[in-house]
Amino acid sequence: MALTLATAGESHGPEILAVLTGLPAGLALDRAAIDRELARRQHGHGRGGRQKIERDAVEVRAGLRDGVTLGSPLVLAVRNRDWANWAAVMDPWQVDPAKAERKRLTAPRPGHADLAGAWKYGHAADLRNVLERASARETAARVAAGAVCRQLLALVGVEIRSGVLALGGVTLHEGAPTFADLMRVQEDSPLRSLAPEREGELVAMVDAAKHAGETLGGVIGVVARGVPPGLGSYATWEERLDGQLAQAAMSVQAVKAVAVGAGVEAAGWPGSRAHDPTLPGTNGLRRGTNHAGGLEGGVTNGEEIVLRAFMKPIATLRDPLPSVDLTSGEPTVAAYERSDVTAVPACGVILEAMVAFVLARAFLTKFGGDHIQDTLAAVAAYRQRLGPLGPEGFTRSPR
Ligand code: EPS
Repeated sequence: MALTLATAGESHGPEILAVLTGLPAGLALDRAAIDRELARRQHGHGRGGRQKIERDAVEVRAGLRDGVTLGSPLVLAVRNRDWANWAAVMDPWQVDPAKAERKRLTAPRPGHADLAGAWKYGHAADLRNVLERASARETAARVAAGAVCRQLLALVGVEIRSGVLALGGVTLHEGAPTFADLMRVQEDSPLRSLAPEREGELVAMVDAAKHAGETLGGVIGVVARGVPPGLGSYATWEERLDGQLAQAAMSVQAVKAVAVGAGVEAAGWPGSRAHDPTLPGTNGLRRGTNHAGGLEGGVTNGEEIVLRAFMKPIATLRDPLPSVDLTSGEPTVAAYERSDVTAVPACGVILEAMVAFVLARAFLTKFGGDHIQDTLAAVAAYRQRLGPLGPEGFTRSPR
């Protein structure tokens, strides 16, 4: 069965959960590596007060013994330390009416899921029922699951990186990045940008935005290298991997556009510039350029997978936009409790996790295997079948 990922949990409930089904047995997992990803997601100048409360760490509820997958559903949990402050408001059986009344939200934030969610699910009397799940807190579970997928993909040499290409309208890198470009990102820098030397200026910009009650969006580049050719398929529209990657990236809260490879720019180029010449390489074929971003016909071609995601500014504003109280119908301003000024650096970490999941799903769809050794044997057989006319990077053994 194909790899599946479900997440569950409310932002201020006890924990956020991820359920991964379809992982092969025999995959040894590194807990510290999962926790490192969770810490990367929490990092970044401009995060809100919540990240001072949380110390995200993975716990395993099912599917793992002695650090090795069993082939059964893997259930991961990330506890919400903030739940201690919300237990009475979030109680699944009996909410304390006095506390709930004080925490009730009825003025939807323009740009958030509040209003559409209220209409859709009948939550107008308390928008908390929408925002608890719409919140990007949910992405802690995606990052934990993505960290597992990365460990699977690392066995065949796949590496995934991200970095901030633009923040608050300031461009730090023109066009689509390469993996080598993303190596410039200093993981512990305040903004994980491709221009570490400009981060002082960016930090001041974030601080000024905070002072003004504003929030900032940006552009993130994500690149995967070492991806085997032939993942995804042109045979049916759902299997086209560029579509799946775009959907996964667009599912990340506040992402409003995605480009693959030269993407938007290529729409204005002549064909002779937009496409990537195929050339003989040493021990395999190589491409002169990678404007396709590693995907042709919705299938990986052995080149780097290159995505850019465009994130809008966070919708929760300290100086809120006009809204309407959904209980009285009176004009008011949108609700505000606390917010991040920007979560663009964190968004990159989440996008890496989503790319890892989509690639791992396509990888297991192609190579299968109930035990990881079966999977790796199928990869080796495929590598042999492609032989010296496969892509240069793949016909060599994994890094
Ligand atoms: C987030 C936790 C949230 C927000 C943010 C992301 O914490 P709280 O709602 O308790 O302040 O900081 O959520 C949003 C940006 C949003 O729009 O909901 C997290 O852990 O990533």
